[in-house]
Parts: sequence; structure tokens; C-alpha cells
Amino acid sequence: MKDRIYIKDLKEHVGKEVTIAGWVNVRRNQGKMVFFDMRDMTGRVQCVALPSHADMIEQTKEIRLEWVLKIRGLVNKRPDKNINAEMVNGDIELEILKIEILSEAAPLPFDMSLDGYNLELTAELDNRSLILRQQKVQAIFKVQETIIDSFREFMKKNMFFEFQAPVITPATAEGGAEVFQVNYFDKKAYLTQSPQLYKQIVVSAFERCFSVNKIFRAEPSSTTRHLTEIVSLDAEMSFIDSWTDVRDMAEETVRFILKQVEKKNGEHLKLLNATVPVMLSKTPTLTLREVQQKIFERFDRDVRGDKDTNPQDEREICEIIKEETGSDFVFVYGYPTRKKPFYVYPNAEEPEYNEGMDLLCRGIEWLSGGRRINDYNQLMKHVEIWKMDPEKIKMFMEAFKYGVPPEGGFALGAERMTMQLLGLKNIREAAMFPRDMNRIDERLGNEGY
Ligand code: AMO
Repeated sequence: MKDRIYIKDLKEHVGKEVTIAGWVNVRRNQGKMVFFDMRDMTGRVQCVALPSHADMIEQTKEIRLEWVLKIRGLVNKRPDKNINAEMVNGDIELEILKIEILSEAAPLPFDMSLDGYNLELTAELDNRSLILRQQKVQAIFKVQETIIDSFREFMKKNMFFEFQAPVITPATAEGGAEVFQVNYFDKKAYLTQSPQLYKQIVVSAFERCFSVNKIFRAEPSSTTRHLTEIVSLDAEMSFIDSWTDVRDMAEETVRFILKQVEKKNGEHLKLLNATVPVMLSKTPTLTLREVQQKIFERFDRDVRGDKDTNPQDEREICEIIKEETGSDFVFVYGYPTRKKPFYVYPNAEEPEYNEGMDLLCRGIEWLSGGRRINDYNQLMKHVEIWKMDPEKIKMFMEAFKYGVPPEGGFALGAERMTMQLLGLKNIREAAMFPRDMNRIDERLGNEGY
């Protein structure tokens, strides 16, 4: 549409005739005048049909919410008493001169005029196509876009090479049964749980690599923090001196993302009433055993000896660390070696504990990672102890047979980060088209057209 002006630019056209195009957002009849807001991808503006244009008043009477219009109008300064300083374009309005209807909308199934969603989550997801038009919902995904963009930006700044990880894989990367099997001709195949083994192969050739990819977890439970299809932000780096190099890179990555969100998404954070979590210059780091001891001392709940943290532990340790230091983040490391995948590096002094780590924030795990075993013989020993078939991990082992520097990496769940950063109650709100045990968009399930 060549003659169209974006709504965000209308301020520069005060006193001039312009053409805008978009959706009818809110409608108000006020005595002799008709007002409605128009919305395009850049903003909103109030449009008014004045009594001096009787034909426009007549035409606007039939117009309904979500109709798509092209409007020719005059950009006017609003009278002082009508200025709304809180709103973008709150000091101007468009006097309607001509309306072209581009598309009519059916009567809406619920009230869209409220600014922001006002439905139960299930109804919201069932009405996704319409709900996506709402400002607050769009704000969530604009923040998510910044998270993913800035992950990529930070990785590239730090010389990480971006690769495309396969989604169809021959085995489970993380072990366990939480995989989706797919029909793949005459072979057994699964949707990837993680690009873990591939990123380690790639790092053996490229030194540093990252990928932004979908991973799949056949989580049989329905929780507020689990999806079955996830955007995973994966990184892997070599020539590390210690697992703490990986921790520090993970920390700086998250810090950069938070800064970018603050810089680029100020209006979205405000709209969603969200505050960016506090990250200190050095995030507190505790071993799993220290976490359990602290929980015991503070809450008199004995989880000492547990092999991992559970959701309650994660909530409680975040609360303790927040009280003690002001940090919303805490790194936990040193998990029992046998409880984690075979590739995780065991601590040299205490080999029964490993150098794997998690980053928790506001009570939930955002990121996992750690140092990996890079010595071929040590890795082979783990393959045996973990009772894996060496033939079926040969492609991975080959990389390590021919020289791999000390290395490690991490993965960050984009939806978890979006959810926790914005204070959303359910991770499904942080996925545009979430997948869980019950939801697979059946209403897009037409197979034979
Ligand atoms: P992990 O399995 O902990 O680690 O996953 C990494 C991060 O991915 C996110 N995540 C999820 N988000 C929503 N729903 C789920 N079902 C789900 N599962 C995982 C979390 C989590 O922190 N290979 C290792 C990473 C590494 O060591 O580099 C791995 O996959 O934010």
C-alpha cells in the first residue's frame, strides 16, 4: 500500500492529509460525533467523524470492531482538554475524510475492547488467533523476540558459530523415556530432546558454537513450567580452564539478554507490570549440598542427600538467596555424577559429584550446563558405567578420539525465561502456540486438502 503512513509516524504530519490502514480497535459514539481507535503494527490513534462530515458519520455508524479499514484523514492536534499525556498519540487525532472498508469482521466471540487479555488461559489459547491481536499478548512475544535475538547477538559477539541442529535423531540425547518416537521409514527415530551430542561434535571442530532450535520432551505431566515443545538456546565452548568459565559465560549471556530487554522492551514491561530480575555482578554459586543445608536450616525441611532439587527446593533456595544477597539468581552445581548424563565432568577431587550446574531464578530453573568430559578414555569409561552401547555412540566418540580441548556449555529455555522475566503464571502464556499433553491445535488438523 504505497500511500500508507504508519500510525507511529502520524505526529510528523500534523495539519496534513494522510492515509492510514489497520483494524478498528475501540469504538465510541459521543452525541453528534463518532470516535474509534485504529490500530496497526506500530501503534494506535483516535479517529473522529465530525458533524461537519455527515456522510462520514453515517458510514462510521455501521463499522464494527476488528473491521479492517483504509482511512484518509486530517491529522489534528487535540484540543488541550482532550490531551492524554499517558498515551502515544494522545495529543493528536485523525479527522476522517474517507473510509474504504478492506475487510469486515464477524461479531466477536468475547469482549476485545479491554486493553489486554481478560480470559481464562484455556479460553485464551482456544481463541489464539484473535487473542494475538491484543497488546498485552503481543508484548509477551515481543519480549521473547528480544530474548532470542539478543542470545544470538551475544553469542556472535563472542565468536560462537551458529549451526543448525537436526530435529530427527536416532537416539535420546539426555537419556530417560521422555521422547517422542516418529515414523521414519524403516528406522527408529525420535524428535530431539537436546542438540547436546551434536553441539559437542560441532565444538570439536569450531571451538565455539551455538544453536537456536526446537527441542521436544514427552513430559507426561501437566505442570505450569513444562511444555513438550521448547525453544532451546544452546551454547558450547572449548579451551576452558574450569567449569566456572562456562558458568561465567552463561551469566554474561543472561545479563546481556536482560539488559537488551530493558533497553528495547520498556513499554512492554510496563504494560505487563513486569520488572527485570536482579542480577548481581557475581551471582551466588552454591553446591547442591550447600543448598540442601540452607533449606534445612531455614525451613527445617530435610532434603539433605536428595540427588537433585525439586520445585519446592528451587523456590526455597531462591527465597533464601534473595533475602541474603538481594540476587534473584543462584547457580547450583555439584550434582551426584551417576544421576546425570554420561558426558558431564566429574569433579577431580570428589568424582562422585560432577561439574554440572543449573541457574535458578525466581524459583525456577532457567538454564542447565557445565563442563563435559573431553578425554576419550574417560568418556569411554563412562559409556561402560552408564551401560551404553559403544557402537551406538560411535559418531560422538569419534570426535573425542581425535583431540578435543577441555570444553563445556549450557542451554537456556526461551519460554521459561520469558515466563519468569514477565511474572507469568503459566509457561503456556509464554509460548505462542504451546504444546502440552492435551494441546496440539486439533482445529488445524485437516489432513486431506
Ligand atoms: P535441560 O534438560 O536441563 O538441559 O534443559 C535445558 C533448559 O531447557 C528448558 N527446559 C524446558 N522448558 C520448558 N518445558 C520443558 N519440558 C523443559 N525442559 C527443559 C529449561 C532448562 O533449564 N543438554 C542439557 C543442557 C546442557 O548441558 O548444555 C539440557 O538439555 O529452561
